[in-house]
Amino acid sequence: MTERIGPEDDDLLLVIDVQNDFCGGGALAVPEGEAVVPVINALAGRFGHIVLTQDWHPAGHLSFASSHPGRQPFETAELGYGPQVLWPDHCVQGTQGAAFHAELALPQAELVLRKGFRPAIDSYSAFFENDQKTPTGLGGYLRERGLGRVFLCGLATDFCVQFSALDARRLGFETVLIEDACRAIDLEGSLAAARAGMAEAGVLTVTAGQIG
Ligand code: VGL
Ligand code: ZN
Repeated sequence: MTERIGPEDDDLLLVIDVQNDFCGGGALAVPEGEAVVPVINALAGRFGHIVLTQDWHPAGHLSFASSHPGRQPFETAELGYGPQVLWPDHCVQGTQGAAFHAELALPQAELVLRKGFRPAIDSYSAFFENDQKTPTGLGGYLRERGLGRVFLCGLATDFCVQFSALDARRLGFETVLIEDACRAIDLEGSLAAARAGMAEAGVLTVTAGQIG
């Protein structure tokens, strides 16, 4: 599809987790994760509103494999709220790994939303934690600010970006995924599943070149 799309004055660019630990050399490096940085920097000038999310875990977080003796990263555990992938320790509050990529240049961002800070619940989505009921407050923020469509980019396509997109749809926002401004972890087919799930939920997928 080559149609051009937005952005309108009340559209939001939601930048998910562009943090050192998800980039080359990081604790949970997403293949080519840092490649999203120049794409997002270039897109940002076209949006009137930008919100960043920051994965922000306390040491010993329950999503870390290291908190489950005998378990390895990328295995799945059953937690109180359902299945949870166990990750290498990453994005620990206040560490360099949790900092935004140094070349991400978005000083105009209006809000930095931290998530995943509750020791026993992970939060992939920018809107709800992984129990699917604890809100982060972002839905209310967007409503109160009168922001309409949500354009998503960042890391990782098949985890935090996907969960954010599905929740944005669940809350009734028009939702657009900027595919080449995202990169995926792709655990056992998770990228294909994410693409299918987002399409089914009515998430529109575009490329950065279609915006503006
Ligand atoms: C993420 C796994 C664990 C992400 C965050 O940003 O996609 N993935 N924490
Ligand atoms: Zn995390």
